[in-house]
Amino acid sequence: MSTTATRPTPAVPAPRTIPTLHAVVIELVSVLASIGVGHLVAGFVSPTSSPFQAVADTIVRLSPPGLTEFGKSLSFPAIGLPRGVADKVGLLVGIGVVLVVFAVLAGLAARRSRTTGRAVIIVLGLLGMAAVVFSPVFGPLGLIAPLAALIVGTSVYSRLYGMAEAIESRPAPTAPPTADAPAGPTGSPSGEHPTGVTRRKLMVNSAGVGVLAAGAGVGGYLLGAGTDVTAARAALTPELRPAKPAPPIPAGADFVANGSPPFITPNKDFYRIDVALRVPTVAAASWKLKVHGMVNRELSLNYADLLSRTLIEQTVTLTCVSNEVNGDLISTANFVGVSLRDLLLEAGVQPGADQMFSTSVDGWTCGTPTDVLMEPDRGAMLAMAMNGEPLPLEHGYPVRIVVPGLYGFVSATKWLADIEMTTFDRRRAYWLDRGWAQRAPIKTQSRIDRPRGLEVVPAGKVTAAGIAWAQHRGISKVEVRIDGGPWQQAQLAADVSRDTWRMWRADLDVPPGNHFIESRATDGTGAVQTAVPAAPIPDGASGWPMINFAAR
Ligand SMILES: Nc1nc2c(c(=O)[nH]1)N[C@H]1C(S)=C(S)[C@@H](COP(=O)(O)O)O[C@H]1N2
Ligand SMILES: [Mo]
Repeated sequence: MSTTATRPTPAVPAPRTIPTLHAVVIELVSVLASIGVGHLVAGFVSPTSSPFQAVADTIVRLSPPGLTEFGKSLSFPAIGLPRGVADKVGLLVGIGVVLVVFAVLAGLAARRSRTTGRAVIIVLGLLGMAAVVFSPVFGPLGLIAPLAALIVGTSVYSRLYGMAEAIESRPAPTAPPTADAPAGPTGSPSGEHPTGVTRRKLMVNSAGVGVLAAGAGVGGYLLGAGTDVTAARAALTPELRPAKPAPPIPAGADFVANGSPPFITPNKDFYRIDVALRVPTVAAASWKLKVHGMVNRELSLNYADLLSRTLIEQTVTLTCVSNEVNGDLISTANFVGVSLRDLLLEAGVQPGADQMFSTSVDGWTCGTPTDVLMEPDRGAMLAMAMNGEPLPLEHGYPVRIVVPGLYGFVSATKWLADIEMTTFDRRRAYWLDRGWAQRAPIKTQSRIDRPRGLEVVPAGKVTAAGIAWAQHRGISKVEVRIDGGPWQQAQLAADVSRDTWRMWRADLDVPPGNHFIESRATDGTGAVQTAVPAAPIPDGASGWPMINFAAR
């Protein structure tokens, strides 16, 4: 009888595995370290080269129109997330959740195989790098942050995984624990392996890396958030006093008491729409603008050059093409800046250059028809101040474009970096590429602010109120009707400018019951707001607003 027959053969060792908890924690912490370091390094080098940021930006760029419109419609004022911010926060949180789920799955797969876990980190790192490289604002220095992220992610992973393996390679306990010699939970008296690695040590190290990674991420965020421009920005206020101030807003330009918005929108309430997940921060002192392309003389301008020109002030109502009927993507401000037409005249626009193609520092692009910009009375401007202060960061500091009468997506480039005179055939701007129109004058529209939808009001005299707009044509009349009855002319508030909205109100006789009211505006050319409903895409929503309410 042979004794060797019963002995387990040592030729095929049992596969070495590490516990689920260890594998998942290691994967999560490594991914976090990679992202945190990428973000921190980018904060020093160039905030747009953060792999996390670049992936998020890429998702925004590749999103189908339906999704971006849904995003713009989101707002959660209760938790401080207005429209234009809620979508961005939602996206970043969503990416975070997807990453965590992904890392947990990868961690589960990595219990048996170190390679799988590492491969996932490398793949994520390469995705981040690709997002940076294919971003519209990529420069060679942009490679530093994603490389750092990749290196740190994989080395953290290797180190921690090595520790986890060392724990598992500990010899099995030889004797059952006794009362005299109590054993640690893993058998050996101190829970210590000859190499000195313990579970505790692994967990402490992982937690430490996690905390450092989170700190790095926050550090990168703060570096990128441009805390340094705020002081310099405030110091510019006195420099931005206009030589030609806008006429003061007359008393009686709004019907706030009846529920209209105030005539001038405070900066903090001004609607915000853009594709910038991180608000670009460019110091005015280092701001530069090139005007080039189909021009006779290229211009190169800095902020001081703009300040040395005549500063004009204009009251203008901006509107987003995504504004739904009765929507709130419309606001009014006093803008101070310089004439864009004068600049283009200096550059000498060549015949045939039918498009001004402008680019922001973060690579968003905008195509504006040259003929509109060159209209002597259009008032196209490079704006630097808004309601008595330098442009807020979210509204395009240090310099943006404002063109009265055109929707924002074809005119209002924030964080302006470059102007190229070209043709519509040659360059396609951001939203044109996504199915929106090439030319987009603002449509004649009205909005009902009171009564509110589904409001219950006392029966009898009810004062309806709202706004109407047809920038650069002006508003000459607003009519309202109740329950589809005859149109009744509303009272218009004091006229400020054809480039702004105009408030209206109307006293209605309302018997008890359920009702609906509608409104329609007539613009300065006599054109009446169309009843034909249209979705915002491609060139702006249309149709009469309608409000259902009840009187008791
Ligand atoms: N750089 C940049 N500028 C931009 C955009 C953008 O996404 N990026 N969005 C445009 C659109 S669609 C609108 S409606 C206006 C909104 O300007 P506001 O946020 O100051 O109201 O900015 C325009 N300028
Ligand atoms: Mo917009």
